[in-house]
Amino acid sequence: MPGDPSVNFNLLHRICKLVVLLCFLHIFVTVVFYVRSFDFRVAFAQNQQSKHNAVKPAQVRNAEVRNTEDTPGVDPVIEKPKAPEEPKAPEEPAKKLEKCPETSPLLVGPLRVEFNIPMSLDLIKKENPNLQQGGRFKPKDCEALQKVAIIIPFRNRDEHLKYWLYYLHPILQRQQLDYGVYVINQDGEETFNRAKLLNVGYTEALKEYDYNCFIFSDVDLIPMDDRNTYKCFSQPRHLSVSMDKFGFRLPYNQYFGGVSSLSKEQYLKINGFPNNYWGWGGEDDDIYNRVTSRGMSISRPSGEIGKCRMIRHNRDQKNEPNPQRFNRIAHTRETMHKDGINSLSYRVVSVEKLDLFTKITVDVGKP
Ligand code: UDH
Ligand code: NGS
Repeated sequence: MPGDPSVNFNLLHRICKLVVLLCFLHIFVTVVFYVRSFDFRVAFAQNQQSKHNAVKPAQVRNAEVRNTEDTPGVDPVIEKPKAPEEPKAPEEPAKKLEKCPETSPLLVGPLRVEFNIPMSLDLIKKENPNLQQGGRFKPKDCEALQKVAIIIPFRNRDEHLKYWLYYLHPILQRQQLDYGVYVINQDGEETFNRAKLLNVGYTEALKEYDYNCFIFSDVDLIPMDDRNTYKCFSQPRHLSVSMDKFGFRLPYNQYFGGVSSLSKEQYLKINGFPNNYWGWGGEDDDIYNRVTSRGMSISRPSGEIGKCRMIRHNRDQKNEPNPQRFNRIAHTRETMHKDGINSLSYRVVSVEKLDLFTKITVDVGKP
């Protein structure tokens, strides 16, 4: 009955009971959620700890250190605090490295090059701790754009080779190349054959790794600017365009000697290099003829970037000027299809995997 105090009291009593029940329900739900989130935090913390304790491969550890250090041109990676996520039991596989940039951020530009400082293989070894046996290297924190084999024709030039290794290894590493150095040593005392040794270097390097670019370099030539990248381009490249001994200019427009680069495809297109230039001169002109007769052109860096220094020396024994060279370069077009990588024959005497380079001694025969 309206206005009856016992009815009002009953209603109030029921409302109070409902409120108390709702309070209990609320407390219960809160406690359940709290306990569950506590369990989850413990599990997450344990998972993080075990991840940190796991031994990571050196490459990954170094990449992490490098990313957070002051590498020029590379922004430090700022880690955001991670929101708790479902714990993942198995360790994730190492992430694939990103490709290196087209221009390395590690380059410094012009370099001082001199040949009067005392040099030793031990010093060069100490200064290049990241080299692998046989003079191999690849960048740790990115995937190199090219796999480059550097081929050096060689005989009795140990002093020059030390300077080459001393200057070139740091440059090539700054250029972020995946590279290997192959010194192709002509065995015996017969007349020297530079181009045939280069063909041997191409063949032997490919037995070891899937190189797609080849640099052919004299042992006595040192670049004076690390922006002169030892890699391959859309056309065969001449790298030693501005040598000190020629007053820092090309001696003639068709000059292709000293240091050059050809991709595997470009090299095969010209059937490699001639095998029958014994003694000094003309083989580089023959290679130039091969390149242009196959419809390719020569690419070059600017005179400034292409500056290089040659170690002065006397003419080598058994490398006298080849009297047949003029006749041979006059007939490159007719001979190149049968004289080259398709007719190469030689005998490997030894392969030495040294700390700073791979030395392959070969018997290339005689004229
Ligand atoms: N090479 C050797 N040993 C030799 C001959 C040549 O290692 O006995 C290699 C070496 O890598 C050298 C390259 O082949 O850099 C080319 O040698 P080259 O003699 O054709 O060319 P280079 O310009 O000398 O070194 C040319 C003769 C210089 C005479 C100088 C007189 N002042
Ligand atoms: C040319 C040679 C090239 C040689 C160049 C530079 O005359 O093989 O000189 O030589 N060509 C012929 O002889 C046909 S250098 O001054 O570096 O010894 O590379």
